[in-house]
Amino acid sequence: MIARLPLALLGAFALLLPARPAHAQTPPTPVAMVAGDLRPGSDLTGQWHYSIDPYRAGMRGFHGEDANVTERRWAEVDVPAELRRNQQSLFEYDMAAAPIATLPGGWMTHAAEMRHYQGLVWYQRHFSAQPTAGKRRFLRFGAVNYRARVFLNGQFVGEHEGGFTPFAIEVTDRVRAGDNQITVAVDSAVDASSVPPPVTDWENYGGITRDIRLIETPATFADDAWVRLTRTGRIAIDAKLNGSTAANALMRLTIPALGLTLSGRTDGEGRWHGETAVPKRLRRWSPETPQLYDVTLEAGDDRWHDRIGFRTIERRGTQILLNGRPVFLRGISVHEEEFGNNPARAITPAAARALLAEAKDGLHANFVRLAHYPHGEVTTRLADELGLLVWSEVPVYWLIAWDNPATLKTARAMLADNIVRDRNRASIAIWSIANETPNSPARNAFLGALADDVRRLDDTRLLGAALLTDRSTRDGHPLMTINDPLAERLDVMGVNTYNGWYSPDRLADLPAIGWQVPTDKPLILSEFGAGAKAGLHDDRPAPQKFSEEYQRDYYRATLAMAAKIPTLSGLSPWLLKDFRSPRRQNGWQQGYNRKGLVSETGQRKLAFDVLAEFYTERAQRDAK
Ligand code: GCB
Repeated sequence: MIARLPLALLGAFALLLPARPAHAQTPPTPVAMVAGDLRPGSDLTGQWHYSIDPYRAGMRGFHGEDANVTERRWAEVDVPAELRRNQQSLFEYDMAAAPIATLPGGWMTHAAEMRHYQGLVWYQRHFSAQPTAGKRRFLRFGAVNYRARVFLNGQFVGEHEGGFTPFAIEVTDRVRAGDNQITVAVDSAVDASSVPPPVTDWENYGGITRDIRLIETPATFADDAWVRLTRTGRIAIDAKLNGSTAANALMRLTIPALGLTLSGRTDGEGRWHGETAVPKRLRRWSPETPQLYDVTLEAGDDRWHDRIGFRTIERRGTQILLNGRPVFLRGISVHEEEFGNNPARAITPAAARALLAEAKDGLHANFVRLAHYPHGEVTTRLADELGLLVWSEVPVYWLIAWDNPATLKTARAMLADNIVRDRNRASIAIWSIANETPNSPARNAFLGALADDVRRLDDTRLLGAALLTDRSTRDGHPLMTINDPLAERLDVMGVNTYNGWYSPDRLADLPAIGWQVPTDKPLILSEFGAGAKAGLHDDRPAPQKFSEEYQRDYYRATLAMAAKIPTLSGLSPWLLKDFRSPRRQNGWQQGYNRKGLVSETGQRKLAFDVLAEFYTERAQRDAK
């Protein structure tokens, strides 16, 4: 195609474009920007132009060469003006004339024809800035699914892989006073080497699904700060400065409501560790008293701020202890998908509150499994505020490319980013590293590396995974066993069980199912569930699957089975709300996994009350 353009015209374009292809430039080192969502900055969500690019022509030419000038959506070209200036010009795109969508949110609801689109979409908008001299600037994205390449004023500035963790890109010298053009290439395509891989049981929401902000910081700023109650009962901080004056810098941590001040100096690498005894007046965080404190860290010109709760969580034998006392996790699993007829993974604070309030107030839960990937900060902050313990996980799900070093690198980066982002959330109790992954040497090595990472990054929480079980027969009854070497590495074993749904067992037989599991650590039924279409009723003694009555009876029978597992420490049934899943296509499902206790629009099913009553009684018993 490039050969067909007159040379004179190419010369004119060359003046407009950087000498090297913009996306080949080396991006600056990424930063952590912990609690970046609370830093002052400008909101860049709202209206963006979008343009599909199924052949990725804006990235590469069709012989693999650099993208043709006619295709470079990221370039800073005023297409209509160019056309006016030279009627021989040719562009295969015009971002300014492209349709408009409101971000954040998955693109499937932008337009009917976007519903099943997977691939590359270009987003672009303009914003006005007034950069302050001496300060640094970062573009921070809460999440882009699955791969993002970011361009500012026609220059490539950075990229990120992974749909559920935040990233910040330094653009200090790239932001102009006045008008700026930001372009994001979002590619939702996943393959066998991705985390998660293409085959899952949820919707792959391509798009910019969380906040987009331009953040200004001092030249040296607190990039990471982890403030917590240690296992030995002290308040500790680990902080890291980023910038030219990071070494040997004075830092001061204050928690005014506790009268606490702690000062120290960073080492040569800008790191500081400080700790002190717990002030007597500290009120520990728990689901019953979700006390949070304003915490400030001062370092030079920077003021880092967060709201943090303090508590301990540990395992003693088969028990989970919260602040030294046994706790039974009355949970529910939740996908990151808002209530409504046409969800788009647009989790506003109100949308998150609607979901978590249904768990906390509706079900009397004290625990949520945030499946199957890191949920947004909006949700984990709200869990802190409402008092819900959290199982947080990375999408190491089903069939991962265990032998692929690049996949391991991706999973490790995701896990580390998730932990570093959320280490300050008191609600997070369990870091889970895998869901239903078959035992093999390659898988064990892969998950062993993730387990080591969790231990290295956070010694104040529990390590978990949802394991597969084997089924045999003993004394004429089914026997479920865990034969997975990963169990030895964990603090908490999760198992997902669907007897009576995916197995032909009669519901009446479920309570007699035996469980033979390691007896030295807690077990959580991290999933169990049955599909039901809200409003479908069947009053016969043996109701049909997908009726509300079947789901209700399934819950009763499974809870009776669970009551016989001595090491059981918690439940997170599958799940709160019906959610989009393209693999579910029968007449009751129509693109939704119907195992919700409430429908996608919030209609409660009969099983909701079964679990709510069970949890209410359990909470009353545990309070005594
Ligand atoms: C599972 C998976 C979950 C599915 C669920 C189901 O075991 O972990 O992602 O959605 O079963 O509904 O089959």
